[in-house]
Amino acid sequence: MKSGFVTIIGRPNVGKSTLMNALVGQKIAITSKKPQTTRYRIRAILTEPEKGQIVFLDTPGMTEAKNKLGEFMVNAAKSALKDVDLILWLVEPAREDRPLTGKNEEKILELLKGEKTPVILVVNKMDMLKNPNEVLLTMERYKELYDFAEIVPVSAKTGANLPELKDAMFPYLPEGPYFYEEDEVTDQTMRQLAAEIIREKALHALSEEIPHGIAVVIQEFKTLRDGAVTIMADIVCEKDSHKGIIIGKGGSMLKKIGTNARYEMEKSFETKCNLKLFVKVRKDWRESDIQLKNLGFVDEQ
Ligand SMILES: Nc1nc2c(ncn2[C@@H]2O[C@H](COP(=O)(O)OP(=O)(O)OP(=O)(O)O)[C@@H](O)[C@H]2O)c(=O)[nH]1
Ligand SMILES: [Mg+2]
Repeated sequence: MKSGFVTIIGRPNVGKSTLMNALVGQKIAITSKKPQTTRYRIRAILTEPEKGQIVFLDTPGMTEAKNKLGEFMVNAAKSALKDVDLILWLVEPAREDRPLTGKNEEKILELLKGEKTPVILVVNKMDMLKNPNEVLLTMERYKELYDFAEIVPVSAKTGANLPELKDAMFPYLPEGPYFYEEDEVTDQTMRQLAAEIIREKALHALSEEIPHGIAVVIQEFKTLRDGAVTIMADIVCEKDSHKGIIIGKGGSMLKKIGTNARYEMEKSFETKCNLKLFVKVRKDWRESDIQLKNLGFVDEQ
């Protein structure tokens, strides 16, 4: 059996988390229209009978760090390139309104230049092209930039070409025993999943800079005798002025985030959830080493 680790990298918002979820067939990592959604490495496990097991590492989007949280995120992405069997570099096809490569792509190229690990270029969001053949241009251009093991165009959204991508990955994985049980899909705990679901709903509901300055801390996670769970969580923001916006008029915004989060938790945990949210301010926490540590942003290695 084949068994190995595959890191997914790319600039923010190219669809890394969406792709990982689609490949394992389950929502593991949160996603959003806003860049810099993923903040730490997240594992998802795909076990294909007769073929083997792939442990995917989803990473924060590679971009220039603007604060200490950003530095943590870039480091998490960079270190996920080490000790893996295969790298998937996710890019978007060139379109009229978007050049093929920018600073973030150059940064990734720079990182890959020192790598011996095979790299598959995955051109995502094929569904956004008016004519699917346009993807050939992107493939040709990237071919000139790096010696890719394979180049595979896909759509994580529609699922187009994902079976082909899976087939392209297995040959690069070593033979060996599985790292996880066959029914395991992630290494995240229920507490982590709950915190991420709340953050995702906050990302979807809030605009501008506010959601980027949010962190979620689970204060209590209790399973009751009947199997239902009670969760108390803090939504941490970085400014007093943000607190009021997150709570909303008469508590309406917080209620919206809470209702959407509870709905998804109940689906994901397959049990009734009681969710209580509080909003706290930790002044400019994204710039503070101590606050970052307190909020759980601790390097794994
Ligand atoms: N049309 C289209 N949209 C996609 C596709 N894949 C992802 N998206 C959308 O792109 C946006 C970003 O997706 P994410 O999966 O959160 O992107 P990401 O690369 O993980 O982003 P970061 O975590 O911020 O680095 C979301 O709105 C997705 O729905 C695709 O194949 N086609
Ligand atoms: Mg992501």
